[in-house]
Amino acid sequence: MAFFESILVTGGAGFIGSNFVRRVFKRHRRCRITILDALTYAGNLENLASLLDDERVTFVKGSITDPQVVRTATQGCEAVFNFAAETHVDRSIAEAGTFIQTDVFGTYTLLRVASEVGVKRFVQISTDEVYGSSHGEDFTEATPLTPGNPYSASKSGGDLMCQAFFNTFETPVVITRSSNNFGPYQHVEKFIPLFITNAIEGKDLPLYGDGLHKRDWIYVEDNCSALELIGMRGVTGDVYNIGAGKSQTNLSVAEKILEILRPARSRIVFIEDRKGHDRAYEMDSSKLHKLGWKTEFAFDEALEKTVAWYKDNEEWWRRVKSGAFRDYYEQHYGDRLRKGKAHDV
Ligand code: NAD
Ligand code: TDX
Repeated sequence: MAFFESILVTGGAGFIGSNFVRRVFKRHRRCRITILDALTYAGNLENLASLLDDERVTFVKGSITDPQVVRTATQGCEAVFNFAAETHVDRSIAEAGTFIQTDVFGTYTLLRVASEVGVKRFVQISTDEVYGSSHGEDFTEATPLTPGNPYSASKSGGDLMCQAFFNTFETPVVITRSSNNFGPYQHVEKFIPLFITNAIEGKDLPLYGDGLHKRDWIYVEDNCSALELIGMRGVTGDVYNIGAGKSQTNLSVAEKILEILRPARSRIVFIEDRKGHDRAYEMDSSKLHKLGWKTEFAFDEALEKTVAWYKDNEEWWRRVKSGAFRDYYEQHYGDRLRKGKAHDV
C-alpha cells in the first residue's frame, strides 16, 4: 500500500516528530509534508535543519489550539500525525495548565478541523503512560486507562476525544501508544539525554527514588517505523501499543551510560523521588507485530549510537542546556541533589 501524498505533522520540530519527518522525507519521495509547531521550549528548528529548504516541506509556526491556523495547515493534507504535546511529566507536576490546553483542547481542535476537511487518516501519537503503572502484567490495548500524573491524564483526555470523534463523526482515527523513546534530538530534560550530557560534563546523575522504576525503552527509529506502518495499515478506530518488549530499571540504564562513557567522572546520586512516580511500564505489542512490525535496534547497540550522537552534537545540546534550562535545572534538581546520596559502585 502506498504512503500518503500529503501529510500534516504537528509537533514536527520536537524529538519524535522531527525523526518521523526525516524518515518520511527520505522514504516517500512523493509525499509533501506540512509541519505545524508552536516552537515551545521543546521545539527546535535545528532538529529539521536541511529539510526546511526543500519544496516538499512547509513549516507553519502556530498552535494546534488555534482553529484558524489548524484549518490553513490542514488544507490539502490526506493525513494528520499529531505529535504536538506538552510531554515532560516533571513539568506537568509543577504546572499542568498548558498540558490540558495542548494535549486535550489542542487534540480536540485538530479533530474538529480534520473532520470538517475530511482527512483520510488521523494518527494520534499517545503513550503507554495512559495505562498508569503496570503490576506484573503487560499493558494490552484493552487495559483500562488509569493515568497517574497530570501529563498522562491530559494524554488520556486526548485519546478519549479521539475515540469520541471516531464514534460520533466517524473521523478516521487510529491511536498509537508507545513506550519510552530515546535517540537523536531528544530534549535534555528527559532521562537518557540528561544522564548522557551530564556524564559528558562530569556532573552528577540525579536518579529518582531507589532507581528501580522500570521502563520499556524503544529506539526512536523503531517507533517511527511503527507509526508509518500504522498510518498506512492500522484499522480505523483501533489502538496499537508500540513497545520494544523488554523493561529495565533506571539504575541499570544509568550504569550502562556510565559504562559507555568510561572513564566518566560522574556519580549516580539518588535524590528525592518524583511525586506519583509510576513504578513500571510493560507493554504487549503483539497486535502491532501481527501487522508485520518488528524492532530493528537492540537496546544496548541503540544506546551506544545515541551516546555517540550526543558526543558528536555538543553544540546542539549545549545551546539547549543554556538559558532557561539552567534555571529549570537549578529549581528542579538543585536542593534535591544537595540532599541526595551517592550510589556506591
Ligand atoms: P517533544 O516535547 O520533544 O516535542 C513536542 C513538540 O510539540 C515540540 O516541537 C513543541 O514545540 C510542539 N508543541 C507543543 N505544544 C504545541 C502546540 N500547542 N501546538 C503546536 N505544537 C506544539 O515531545 P516528543 O518526545 O517528541 O513527543 C512527541 C509525541 O509523542 C507526544 O505526543 C508525546 O506525548 C508522545 N510520546 C512520547 C514519548 C517519549 O518517550 N518521548 C513516548 C510516548 C509518546
Ligand atoms: O532526572 C531524572 N531522573 C530520573 O530518575 C529524570 C528526568 C527521570 N528519571 C526517571 C523517571 C522515569 O522513571 O527516569 C524515567 C524516565 O523519565 P522521563 O525521561 O522523564 O520519562 P517518563 O516520565 O517515563 O515519560 C516519557 O515516556 C513516556 C516521556 O517523557 C513521555 O512524553 C512519554 O509519554
